[in-house]
Amino acid sequence: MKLTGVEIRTIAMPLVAPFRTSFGTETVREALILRAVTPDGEGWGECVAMSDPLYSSEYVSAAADVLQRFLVPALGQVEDLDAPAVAPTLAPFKGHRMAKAALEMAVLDAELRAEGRSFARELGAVRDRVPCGVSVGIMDSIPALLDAVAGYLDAGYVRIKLKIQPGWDVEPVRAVRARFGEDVLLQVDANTAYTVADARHLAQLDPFDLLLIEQPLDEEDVLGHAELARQLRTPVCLDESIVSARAAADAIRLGACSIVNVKPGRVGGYLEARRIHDVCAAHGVPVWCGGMLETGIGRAANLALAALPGFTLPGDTSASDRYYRTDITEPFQLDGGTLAVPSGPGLGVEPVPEALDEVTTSTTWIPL
Ligand code: OSB
Ligand code: MG
Repeated sequence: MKLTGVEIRTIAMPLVAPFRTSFGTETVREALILRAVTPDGEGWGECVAMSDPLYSSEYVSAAADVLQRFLVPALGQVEDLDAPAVAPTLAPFKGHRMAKAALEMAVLDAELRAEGRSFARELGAVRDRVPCGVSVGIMDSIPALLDAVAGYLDAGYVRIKLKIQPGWDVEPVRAVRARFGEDVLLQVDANTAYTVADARHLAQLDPFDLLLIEQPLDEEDVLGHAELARQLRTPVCLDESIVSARAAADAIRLGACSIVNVKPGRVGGYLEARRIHDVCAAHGVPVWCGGMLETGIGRAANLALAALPGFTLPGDTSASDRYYRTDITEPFQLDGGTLAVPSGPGLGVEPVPEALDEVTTSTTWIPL
């Protein structure tokens, strides 16, 4: 297939509640929604870069810029385009994995819709529903945190992830365990807020039987994670550090993690995300599907990925209403702690035109 053009929309969606992490507080989710147009139909992609370069170096307006100036024009040169050709074609451009992932996703969606095949089938899903966890932001007080966790457990979420940072770590975990008991699947995510010198402090989390501690140290500090992993009983899981299947293989080999969070945007797309799944499965390393506060577009694809056999831990694939009052697709709704994996052609969902228009702040059409 050959691309006719790509539409890039910037959207701004108010979150139902502020989401605070060790790197900042989000109240509005800004993102890019891509529409790849081909003679055989169109496909949708979502770029998970955030407004500011705080989670990683990418950010929304830089992603829009690199897509417009370099990535989309490069794909426009390819006469016989399919999804596996996207990453090799874009490889000369360094970095910008989230922007590349969005474009590959839109091409893959176009291809699969045209062929009547789903993301789930294409990626190798083995389940039609996936159990869901929820990521709970840093709160102003322990009582506020306990209220939030109670609400999510009542809604049916099967696993709780607490965002932590220095000053908000051992006490919130202790309080959640004390209130909700030992049986709740519980984990924490530091988003790089510590250094290896904090090892003894973080070891105070050991008695609470956490599933894992996610990305305690700097993105580039793989050896630090290996050192820390030797000092903790809590398993170390990497998020920010795992930017490719090679990075996953290296981290596992170095003993830097025993669990991996897979986010397709962070690694350059769903095809690389599947390779990470495969590398981890070959090493017996459990993986789970992370989230980036996606709209229904990104969520649909994440659910397909989370249905692969190696995804043995609940992911951050929460229901639409955990994030947004109104999603841009039909909302994903929790049922018995699980979400359904879409089975229709491509993503199996589409933006509702009025809902998408409502949140669009700018639109650029790149003809090819
Ligand atoms: O580190 O997993 C993270 C959200 C934005 C950026 C980074 C992270 C997160 C989350 C929430 O933890 C995941 C979600 O519910 O989509
Ligand atoms: Mg994380």
